[in-house]
Amino acid sequence: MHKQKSNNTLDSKLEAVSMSIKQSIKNMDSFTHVRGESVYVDDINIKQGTFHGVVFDSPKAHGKIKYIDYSKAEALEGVERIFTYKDIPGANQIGGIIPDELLFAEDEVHFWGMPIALIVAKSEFIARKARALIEIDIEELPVITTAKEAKAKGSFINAPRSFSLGNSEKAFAACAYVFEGETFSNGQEHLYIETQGAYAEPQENGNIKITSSTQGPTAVQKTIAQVLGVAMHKIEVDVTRLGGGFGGKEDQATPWAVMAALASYHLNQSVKLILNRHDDLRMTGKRHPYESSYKIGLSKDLKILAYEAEFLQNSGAAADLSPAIAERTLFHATNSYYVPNVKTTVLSCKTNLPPNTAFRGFGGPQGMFVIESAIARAASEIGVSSRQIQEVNLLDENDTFSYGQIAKKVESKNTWDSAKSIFNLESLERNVKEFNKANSTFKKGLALMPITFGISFTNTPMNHARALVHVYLDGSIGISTAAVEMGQGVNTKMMQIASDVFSVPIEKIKIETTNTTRVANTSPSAASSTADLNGKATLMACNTLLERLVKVASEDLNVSVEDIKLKAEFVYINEKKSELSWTDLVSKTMLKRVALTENAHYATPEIHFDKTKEKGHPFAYHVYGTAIITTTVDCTRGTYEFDSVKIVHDYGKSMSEGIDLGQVEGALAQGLGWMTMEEIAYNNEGRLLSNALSTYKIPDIFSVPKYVEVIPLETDGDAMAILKSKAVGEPPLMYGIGAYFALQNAIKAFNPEHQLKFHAPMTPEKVLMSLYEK
Ligand code: LUZ
Ligand code: MOS
Repeated sequence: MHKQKSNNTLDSKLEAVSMSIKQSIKNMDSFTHVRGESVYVDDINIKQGTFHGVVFDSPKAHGKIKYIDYSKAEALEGVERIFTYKDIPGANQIGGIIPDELLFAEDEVHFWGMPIALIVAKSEFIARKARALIEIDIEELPVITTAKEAKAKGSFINAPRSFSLGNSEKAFAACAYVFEGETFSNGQEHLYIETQGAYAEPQENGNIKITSSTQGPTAVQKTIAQVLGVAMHKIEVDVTRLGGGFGGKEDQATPWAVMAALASYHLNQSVKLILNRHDDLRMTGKRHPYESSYKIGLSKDLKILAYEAEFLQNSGAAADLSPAIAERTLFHATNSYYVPNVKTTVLSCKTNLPPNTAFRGFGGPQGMFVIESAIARAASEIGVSSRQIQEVNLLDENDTFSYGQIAKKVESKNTWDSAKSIFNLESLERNVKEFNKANSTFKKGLALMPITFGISFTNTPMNHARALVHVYLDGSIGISTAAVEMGQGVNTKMMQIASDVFSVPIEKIKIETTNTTRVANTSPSAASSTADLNGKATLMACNTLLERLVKVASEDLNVSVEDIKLKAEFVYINEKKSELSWTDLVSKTMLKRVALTENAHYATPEIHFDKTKEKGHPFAYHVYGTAIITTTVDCTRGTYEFDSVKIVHDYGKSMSEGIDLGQVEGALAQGLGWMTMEEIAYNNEGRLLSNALSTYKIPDIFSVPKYVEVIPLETDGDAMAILKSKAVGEPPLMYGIGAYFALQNAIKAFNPEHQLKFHAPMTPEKVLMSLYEK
């Protein structure tokens, strides 16, 4: 990323200095990462006598448990005990939004991989051996694996939701063009490098401490208390960092922590439970597959006048976060476009797959894929390019979203036009045309992908966080928040905030583990909002401490508080350095018995949403951007490469450009993988076939685009973003959707008769078939 400013005033020099700090700031975790010193759950020094758990799960997707015999497993040397639902002192219930999910199956199983028991032994190896000795007989019941089947059978998680704006039915009647069609987007495996796991340690008085690889420490604490039938204060959850989450640990880190805690509760001994990769792949939910249908109506001049869509979400066997994810699909159903007449409906369909769950984008990408498909279809039928339709429908200032929020500080056209001019779209398109004219066995395709993503938990009450900040006697600082570091660099951002407020170097600041005894009742680290919510709380706490410190300085130096500033670990009076250092000021504050600790609470202002009307203002702000994706298809083999992805992204005023760029690149690769190669497969019996890395392909260094260029859009940022630096975790994933349409355009260049299909991922196999179908 390159931004340069030059003139010679002192201010601009200082700005240049702080700019270079922003650009050079590294994710502070990278130092321990590259040395292999970062601590994950599996790296904890375990206590002597620690037991190890392995989960026994259902070998069928749906049925009645006729009989289970644990005797051989229990008799194995080294096996301590096997826990089932009968050992639960509280409720056998872990459902977060809807109480419809058991920790352990009782007499029925609802998905292949559903936990039935926890085997606890002296070693994981022994527990695993014991698992193979358990005998089970299941009377099989009919299995539903697709959302369509579930809909046909009336199998739903909850009632459907619909958003509407204007009157689509009436509007269709006035359209020059109307097209209807169907789309499918498959699920996606999170494939966090650190698998699910937890370590439970008994404390005195029946208290339990759990170290968990979770995005939601409070959810873990609350659920353990509920299952054990104890008060929440008896449970302490601690998180150092995750080896990736991507939404897979927003809700689904919980059961493993609960199981470890349950065993620890009974045995009064420490228990470690870490899923191996196979168990993790089989037992956990993924991104929701969606089967959708759309109807799009356009005017002669390509304005989208009406849009309807029905989204069938394959929710799996229990609600998990599906209702919230379904909601976000509706919020993003029209992506970056203004459509005056909209009717969208989502049905959460109950199937016999593992409960599907949060995954970066949280239903948004699934919604956006459908409207992009509808546009591609309309373009092809009308005989224009998708980009002509996209371009004339981009969102404008004060346009209304279908959920009633008025779009403000819209950057859709700005990012689109900037991408076109900065990257010289005309010449890119010309290259593609010329290449395709000159080559018969290789074809290029290009697509543009605009994105608009709303920032805030869609469930308004979740938008809050707290920060507890200590300034220690020697001037060093400790910060606790609800933020969970999972590689996204949120801890570094919070260090930057404190470093900025107190004007002390990063080395003086420590971000503590995320712990429910220091920061309680937290929302998960999710919804791209972690840095905003926790950062704002940190900023508030630091500012309050600063005020106190400045007051002490003003008394000590006998000058007014307005004249005092902290700079580079010294007190400055009217921009002139005084003798009073940061550490001396801290000591003086302590001697005056003024508190050096502050706890701040932040709740996002202005947002609201009325679910009875499905209208409101749910998002603090939106993030915008546009990507141009170019691919080359080998038309003999059906294989392809992405030549380049060129992006203009709206960071607001990025506070950590290196970290944010990393988020854009990572999200892009993940979106591209979802759209082009990651193919989850279950058989008709509901057994996961893509159950290893040999059968599930994620983007590697060879399949990511050769060139990724990300240009920051110059904007003022948004006041509700932390230091005007916009949320960056999820939005760029949706640039990857453009990859699907770039491939489709390359296929069309080779086989003009090809009937467009909207069935993601576009694997090389599907590309090959499309190239040669007549
Ligand atoms: N999690 C959640 C999320 O609970 N609510 C949300 O709105 C959300 N959005 C994105 C990702 N995770
Ligand atoms: Mo989420 S998909 O855990 O932000």
